[in-house]
Amino acid sequence: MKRALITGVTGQDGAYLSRFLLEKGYEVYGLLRRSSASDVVDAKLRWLGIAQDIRFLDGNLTDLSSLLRALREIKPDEIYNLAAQSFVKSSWNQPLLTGLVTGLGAANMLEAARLEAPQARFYQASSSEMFGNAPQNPQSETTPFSPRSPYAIAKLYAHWTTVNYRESFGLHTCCGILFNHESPLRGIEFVTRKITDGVARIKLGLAKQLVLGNLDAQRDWGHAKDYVEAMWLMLQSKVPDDFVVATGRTTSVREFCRIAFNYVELVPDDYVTLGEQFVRPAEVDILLGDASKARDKLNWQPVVTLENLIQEMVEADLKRVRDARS
Ligand code: NDP
Ligand code: GDR
Repeated sequence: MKRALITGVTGQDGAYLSRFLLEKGYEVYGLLRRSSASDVVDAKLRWLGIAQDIRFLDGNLTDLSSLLRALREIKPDEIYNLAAQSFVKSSWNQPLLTGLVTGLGAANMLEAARLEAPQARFYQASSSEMFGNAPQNPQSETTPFSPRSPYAIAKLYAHWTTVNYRESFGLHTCCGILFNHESPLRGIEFVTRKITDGVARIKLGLAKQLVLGNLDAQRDWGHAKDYVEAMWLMLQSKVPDDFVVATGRTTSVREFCRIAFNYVELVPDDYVTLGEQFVRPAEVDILLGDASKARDKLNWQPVVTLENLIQEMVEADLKRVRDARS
C-alpha cells in the first residue's frame, strides 16, 4: 500500500486529492496546523465523507522541525505540497506571511524531504498567477513568468526551489502550474464561490445584492476533481517534469455571473454592484492555459465543463443555504 503525505489537506484540493488517493488504495496522511476552530477545520473532508479515513499529523509549513518529524514517522512514497496562504488579495495585506508560508514553506518541505525522505516523489502546487500579464495567450510551460502579487512572487520562489532541488539533489520533484480550479468546496472568499453563494442567497430571499470587484478579469476555470488527477499523474511519471494544467477556455467574471444567475432564472444587472474594496492593486487581466504537454505526456484531459461546474456549485449553495435556514 502506497503512503502519501498531503500538506494543505484541509483545503479544497487537499480534500479532493485525499478522496482520489483513498480510492486508489493509498494510506493518506495529512498535515494539520493547530487551529482554535478545530471543530470545523476538517469540514471539507467531512463534506466528502472521508475525514475519518485520513491520518492527521500536527505540523506547520513554517516549522521545519514538525515537517522533519512527520516525514521520519511516515516515510511517504509521495508528498503533495498544497499548503499555502492561497488568497491573492490577502497577499497585499499579509505579504510577509505569504512569503513565509507560500514561498519559504515550500523550501522547508523540500529540505525536510531531502533530509528524511529523499526517495519520495514530490509535487509542488505552482500557479498560473506566476504568469501575471503574460505577453501571449495561451500560456504554456515555456511562457516567461511575470508575477503581479506578493502571492505570485512567493509561488515563483517555491517553483524555482522545487526545480532546483530536482537539478541539484536529484529529487523526483514536479511542479503543476495549475490554472484556477473550483468546486462546491472552494473557499467563500474566491470569486466563483462568492458568486454561487450570492446567487443562492438572492434566490432564497436572504440577500438583495452581490458586491464584486473587477468584472472584466478573465480566468481559465476548471473543476478541482479533474485537476487533482493531474497532480497524481505527474508523480507516476518516471521522469520528473513541470506541467501546465488548464481547460484552454477563458471566461470573464461578468460571464461567470451571467451563467450562475441564469441558472436560477435571474439576471446579474439587477443585483451585482461594484465594491472598490474588492479591486486589486495590480490585476492579472487574462489567464488562458495551454495544457497540451499534460495531454500528450500524461494523457490528462479535463472532463467537467464550465457550465456543469457552475451548475454543481449553485446547486450545492442552494442546498447549503436551505439547510442552514431550516
Ligand atoms: P486552500 O486555500 O483551499 O487550502 C490551503 C491549505 O493550506 C489549507 O489546508 C490550509 O490550512 C493550509 N495552510 C495554510 N497555511 C498553512 C501553514 N502555515 N502550514 C500548514 N498548512 C497551511 O487552497 P486550494 O486547495 O485551493 O489550493 C491548493 C494549493 O494549490 C495552494 O498552494 C494554492 O496556492 C495552489 N493553487 C490553487 C489553485 C486553485 O485554483 N485552487 C490554482 C493554482 C495553485 P487551514 O485549513 O488550516 O487554513
Ligand atoms: P485568483 O482567484 O486571484 O485568480 O487566485 P479569485 O477567485 O480570488 O479571483 C479571480 C478574479 O476575480 C476577480 N474578482 C474578484 N475576486 C474575488 N476574490 N472577490 C471579488 O469580489 C472579485 N471581483 C472580481 C479578481 O480580481 C480576479 O481577477 C486563485 C487562487 O486559488 C490562487 O491560489 C491560485 O494560484 C490562482 O487562482 C490560480
